[in-house]
Amino acid sequence: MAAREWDESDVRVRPNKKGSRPRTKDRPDFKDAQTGRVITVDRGRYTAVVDEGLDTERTVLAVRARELRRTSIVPTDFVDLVGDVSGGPDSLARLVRVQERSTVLRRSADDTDPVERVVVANADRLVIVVAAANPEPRTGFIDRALVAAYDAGIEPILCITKTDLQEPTDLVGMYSYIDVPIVLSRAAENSAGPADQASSLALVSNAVGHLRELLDGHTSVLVGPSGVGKSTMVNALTGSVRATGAVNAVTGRGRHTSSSALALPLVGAGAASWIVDTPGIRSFGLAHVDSERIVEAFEELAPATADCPRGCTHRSGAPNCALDAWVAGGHAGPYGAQRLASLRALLGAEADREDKELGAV
Ligand SMILES: Nc1nc2c(ncn2[C@@H]2O[C@H](COP(=O)(O)OP(=O)(O)OP(=O)(O)O)[C@@H](O)[C@H]2O)c(=O)[nH]1
Ligand SMILES: [Mg+2]
Ligand SMILES: [Zn+2]
Repeated sequence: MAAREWDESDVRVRPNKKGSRPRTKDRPDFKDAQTGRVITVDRGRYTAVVDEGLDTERTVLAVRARELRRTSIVPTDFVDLVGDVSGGPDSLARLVRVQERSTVLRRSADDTDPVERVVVANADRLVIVVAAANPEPRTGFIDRALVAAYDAGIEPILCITKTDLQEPTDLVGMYSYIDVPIVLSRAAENSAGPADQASSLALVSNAVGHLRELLDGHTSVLVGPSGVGKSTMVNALTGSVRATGAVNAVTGRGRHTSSSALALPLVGAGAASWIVDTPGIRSFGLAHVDSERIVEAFEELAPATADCPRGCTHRSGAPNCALDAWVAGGHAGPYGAQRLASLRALLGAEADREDKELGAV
């Protein structure tokens, strides 16, 4: 990739004590900066792929410039690198700029946590991974991830794994009234029993193929609770050998086998198709999303709100909220009542947060 010109205005230089701009001779001159795609971050070290698709393609390890201390730099960020960008053993480059992002997927630890984390940058597909069983699926997680995807302008895909253990009839029914592709995956019949850290369980090829088709040409990120099979799926899609871990038989929880996010190229797809495997998360906090956006994510319910009284909160007991009659009239399908309950749970959590912010509680 050609080196691009840039100057110090690209870095947010903190004003010095006198508030004056740095003198010209102190300004960095990074004409030879190389563009890289960050694939993982580990203890302050950034791994980036440089010269993607060329004979000179290589991974470069970098530390960030002081000026970028407060910037989050995440997988599939495009960055400018200077210094030793050879990628040789013991080489260390300097990361001096984060390029503009097309999308930003955020989440907070919970709905009341004002600290937002950037999960991934520049992704245009969000694969929400849940297991049909072991661990049991929670619709609240799916709904929250859907809201986050729509809010970020990222297209969601629902991937239900472990359908060999349980038929996900209700889950499929519940999400078939919104415009989200559903991929059902399961272990291949001839798979060699439970997988361990070193070998990945074989999955049925039609599920992997279906997902690959949906992700072809895109930058995608997999999110889901620990133990649902994200890394197993990423291994099937990329041919890599990410560690996978058994789910605890007693708690039904995964072991948080993957500890950091990693971007991998998608095998068998077009150029520049990347997929990011992320560590399992228990919740998807939506502290940054307002209630209107939450309602929009419930596509089969949202049209009803046109008939709500002005200023309707749509929460349980809201006077004359049109959602109740809409669902009772069957307009949201057989799972309408459950979906409305889910929506109201999210709106309730959002209201609690507002109260807390206003100091009302
Ligand atoms: N029966 C069955 N087991 C599966 C399937 N997919 C994955 N597993 C198993 O589920 C366990 C967890 O898989 P991982 O891929 O490590 O899960 P993960 O989502 O990456 O978990 P974290 O990295 O902890 O977030 C492993 O023992 C897998 O072999 C499936 O379709 N069917
Ligand atoms: Mg994993
Ligand atoms: Zn309403």
